Amino acid sequence: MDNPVNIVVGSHIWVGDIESVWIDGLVLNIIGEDAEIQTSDGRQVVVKMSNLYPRDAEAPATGIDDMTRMSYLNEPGLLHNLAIRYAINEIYTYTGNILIAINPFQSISNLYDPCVMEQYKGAPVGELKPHVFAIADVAYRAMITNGKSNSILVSGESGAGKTETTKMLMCYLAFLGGKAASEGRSVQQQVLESNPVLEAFGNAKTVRNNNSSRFGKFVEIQFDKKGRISGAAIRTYLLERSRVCQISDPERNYHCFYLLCAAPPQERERYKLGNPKSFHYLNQSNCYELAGVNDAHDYLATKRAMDIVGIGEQEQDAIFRVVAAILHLGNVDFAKGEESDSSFIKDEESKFHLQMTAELLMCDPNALEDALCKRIMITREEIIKRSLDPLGATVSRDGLAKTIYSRLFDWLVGKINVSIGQDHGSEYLIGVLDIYGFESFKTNSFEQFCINYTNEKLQQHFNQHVFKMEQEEYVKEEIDWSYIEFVDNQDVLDLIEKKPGGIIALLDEACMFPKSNHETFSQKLYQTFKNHKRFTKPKLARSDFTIVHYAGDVLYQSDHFLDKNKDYVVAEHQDLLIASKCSFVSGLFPPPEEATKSSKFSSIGSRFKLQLQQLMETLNSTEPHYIRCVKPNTVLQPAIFENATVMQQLRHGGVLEAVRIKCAGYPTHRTFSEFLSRFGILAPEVLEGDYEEMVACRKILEKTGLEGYLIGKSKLFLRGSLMAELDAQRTRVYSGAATVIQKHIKSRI
Ligand code: AOV
Ligand code: MG
Repeated sequence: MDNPVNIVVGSHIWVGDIESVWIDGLVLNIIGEDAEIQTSDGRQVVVKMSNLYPRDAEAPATGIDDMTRMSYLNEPGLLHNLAIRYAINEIYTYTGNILIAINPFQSISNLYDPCVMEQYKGAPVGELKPHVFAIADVAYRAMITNGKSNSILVSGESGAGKTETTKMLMCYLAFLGGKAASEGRSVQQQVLESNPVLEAFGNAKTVRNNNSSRFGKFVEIQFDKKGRISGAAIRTYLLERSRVCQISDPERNYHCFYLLCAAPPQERERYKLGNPKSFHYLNQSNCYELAGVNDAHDYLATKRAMDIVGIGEQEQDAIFRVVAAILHLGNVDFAKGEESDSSFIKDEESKFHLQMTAELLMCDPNALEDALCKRIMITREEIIKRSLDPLGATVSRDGLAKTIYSRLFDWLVGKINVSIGQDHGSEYLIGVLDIYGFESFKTNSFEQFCINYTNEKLQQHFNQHVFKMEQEEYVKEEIDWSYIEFVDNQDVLDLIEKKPGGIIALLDEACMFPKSNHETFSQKLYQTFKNHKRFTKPKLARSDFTIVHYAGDVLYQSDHFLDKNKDYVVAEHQDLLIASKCSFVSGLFPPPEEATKSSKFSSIGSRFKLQLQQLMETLNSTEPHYIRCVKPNTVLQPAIFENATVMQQLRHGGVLEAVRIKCAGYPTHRTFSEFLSRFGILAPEVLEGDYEEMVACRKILEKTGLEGYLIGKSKLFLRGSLMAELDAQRTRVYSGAATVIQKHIKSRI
């Protein structure tokens, strides 16, 4: 970032007011290390020079639509630019090839109309305003011209607008590559309709977003030689399972539960459903309805979308039977049995729900009761049936609900993939990634660990890409680029994923060792990473640990890491459901392969690592494009732009890192003529008569005596601080001229 050097009397500057809020002002006087400032809100303040940032007084009032074209790449400048654009509903801004999209929290008229799509079709980048369509168009054109796959990576924190952006991208790609449906459903229609289906089962209201995706998603849209959509594949990542059984106010469970409770009476009767308030899995929170959402309407819309993606009537019935069964299952309570450590179904009401669950899952109610309350122990001598206490039975019940739900979600994804169909002969594809952004909460568990690990991976990919793009520009201008360096985050990735010895490997070891618990696991981490730069043990911590991520430090609570890393279906649950008379239900529980049966557990962390590796391989074989979504405020309201909130996201999303990579080299690029019109005044004699632009630029720069520039074929490349130095000289010329005029006037009086 620009250093606040070369600020002189008369310089336009940004001055820090309170945290992340800057005010513009003018330097009136400089005394040693301090500067006297006239602020634009009419105050005079004295501030340390080191707290000032140069401001481009000539920047247009409506902002600049590509931030790399700004004269000063400093934080206040970037923020101010985004803020003034946001105020006039310009929610999209480029930073080089990265698109920044600030959530408007309101629909902006005509922004995504078909006529707008038409405009962006084939339009050269930069000719029209920044837009998601422009990014999709570039990706599509690049794919056709270079015959290479492309990908669009959408990231940002919860509620920033990733999913909405992804949908717009998909709409635009369907518009470009759609073909008239020969009969009934077209591929592009199926691709688009997969969204509402997956959202009904994988999205929920959280405190951060009323329609928060609780899974990551990579949609691969395949194209044929003519550039028409010929197939698609959807990969999903790590659905949040705990939400099925546990929600806190004012969040909600997955949408599908509420949709089904709002189904037409006949269907509600079939599934013995009523008011959502009567179900334990829903009534742990007081939030049932969402503003602007009609669950009854959405139930029908979801079914229609299911029709389109090829989920038939019978399958739909089976799906909703399973959803209803989960709700009933949650209402089965247990009481302490007569023998110690045993339990039985608590009361008549619980018995009713148990009966309903069994009916809906088409399994034997007694077998269900046993599967919930008992465990079979096989020793060398005998087979013992052991009872679980009420708490154990409740854990067993919730485990069953989570397993069934996650299997159902995976089934949906698989089914959609089969019915859209893969084009295995596809020439190329465009992948669209909608994945959870960096998270740092008060308590951070295994989920945040995996999410932040994903972001580290993507950040590395992003840095390498930004770095490469920057190099390419230098090469194009035929200048040496060995000046650019950047900090790699490979060390954090090693800390997490190295095998053996990384955190995931150590976690797997702990999971396999029966005597381990979270404390012994943490002790092992403390020992192993004692001297690791990216790992710290907080003072007094017994099991917490901190990872120094690229986007900041995150403190993890290891309490549930072991449990959450273990993916296994209790054998009793497996046996129960495989025996279901409903082929849909038994199909969700195929017999485990011998290999997985014999090993004690299957590791979610390791599987996730593998999935990420595959994703990175796919991404590496594509030309990437980046969209960084930004949430402008934490109250989810339109027209509010909170500097600190935005700044933090620019940091987390790597936008500042991208700017920093730029600044490490020669960040300011100016065509010769742009340079001359701004700085010609420094050597007016150079511009007299005929001159060659490049030579004139060189002469001016030589005259200034400044260093830190490179001359390319059509552009100048300037060091970060050089622009400020040049401006300072220009200010001196102007104020010099003003003093001369003043003297002149005085002498005449
Ligand atoms: P997310 O995908 O980034 O969050 P969403 O895409 O669901 O966020 O956006 C959250 C909400 O912001 C949407 O439901 C809309 O109300 C609004 N919104 C987003 N983008 C736009 C837009 N371009 N125009 C109008 N409104 C918009 V998460 O999945 O929670 O990480 O987990
Ligand atoms: Mg989302």
